[in-house]
Amino acid sequence: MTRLPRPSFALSRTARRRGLLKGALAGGALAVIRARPSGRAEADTLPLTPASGAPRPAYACTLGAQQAPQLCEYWIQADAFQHNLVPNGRDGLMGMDYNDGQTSYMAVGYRAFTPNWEQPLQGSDDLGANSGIPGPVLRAAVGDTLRVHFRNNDTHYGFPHSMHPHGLLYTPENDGAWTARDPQKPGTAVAAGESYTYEWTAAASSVGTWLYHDHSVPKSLIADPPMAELGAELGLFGIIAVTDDTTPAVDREFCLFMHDLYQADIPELGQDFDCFNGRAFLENTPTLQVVEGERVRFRIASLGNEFHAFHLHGHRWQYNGRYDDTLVLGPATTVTFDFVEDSPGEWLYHCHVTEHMMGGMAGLYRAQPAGG
Ligand SMILES: [Cu+2]
Repeated sequence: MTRLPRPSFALSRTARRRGLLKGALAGGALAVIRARPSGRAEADTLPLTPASGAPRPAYACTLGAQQAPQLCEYWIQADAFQHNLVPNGRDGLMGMDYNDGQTSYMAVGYRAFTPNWEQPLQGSDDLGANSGIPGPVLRAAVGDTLRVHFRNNDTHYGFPHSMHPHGLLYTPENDGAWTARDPQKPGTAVAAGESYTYEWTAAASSVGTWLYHDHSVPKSLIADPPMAELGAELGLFGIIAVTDDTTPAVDREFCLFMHDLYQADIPELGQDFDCFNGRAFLENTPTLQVVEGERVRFRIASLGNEFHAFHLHGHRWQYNGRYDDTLVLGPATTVTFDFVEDSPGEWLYHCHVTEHMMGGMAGLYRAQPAGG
């Protein structure tokens, strides 16, 4: 990433990557998202049980499209919090150690709440961990409308933030993208302490995996000039999953978000990092667990300045009419692919851009033998 004048991208990136750091240890791994079979979640499993005909909370708008279109209501807040990219303090791939001071910074992330942002929702198969990075998975079936009540609770930086969706159908007032030529456009610069409600519809052409992210006023943590979408680099992004009644059911669904953090943008960090779901290095990034014979789906999104090459060892899947084991993602692109687990063992998944793999974009995939 860059301050003006803009240097050669590859050069700036490489220059910043050098000088890798060493430190101590900590612990922790992220939970795995497990998909339900196709079909909407039961209302009695929800922390919120709306009256019949009333808007339903996020959990009601889940895989499959067996019911009539719904209004799916979300209460989402941008929260600032201390975040450690490497809680176990270890790069298990390269064999290097880190201390918390090198890998921690003040993040901003989206979290889903009960109505009126009263309390954060617990993580779930549908939402994901709901711990802030990435934000909750927003799910819809074709025809559903997502009504997203967004509140900016960025008490640390005090920046304006927004929510900008990809892949859905919406009006300009629901776009969430700030520009200097129209700074008063609604919903594009939601000030700290304020809120805005967006409405987005899942069209037939919305089926698949998309992302949402902060698209508000350019800012800098260091000096002018500001950079676009610093909020997203700090952690304000998430995945949108849209299904229709032809979307196959799966046993496991893994939602992974690839993003990069640059010391030049976030000076609290000891170096640049490359993350899956806001964590770097093996057993900090999600450890994915499946059983042989299970139907597995990956939904992967990317955002930032880098092109990534997602690779899963030991596996192949159909994608765009051929088999692949590595897929390229550019900024704000996504891939969705399914396969039946046929290769028991412990495997790596990682970005195959060498520098990104070294910067933390790697994780473990464990496939247990059937009956084992
Ligand atoms: Cu990469």
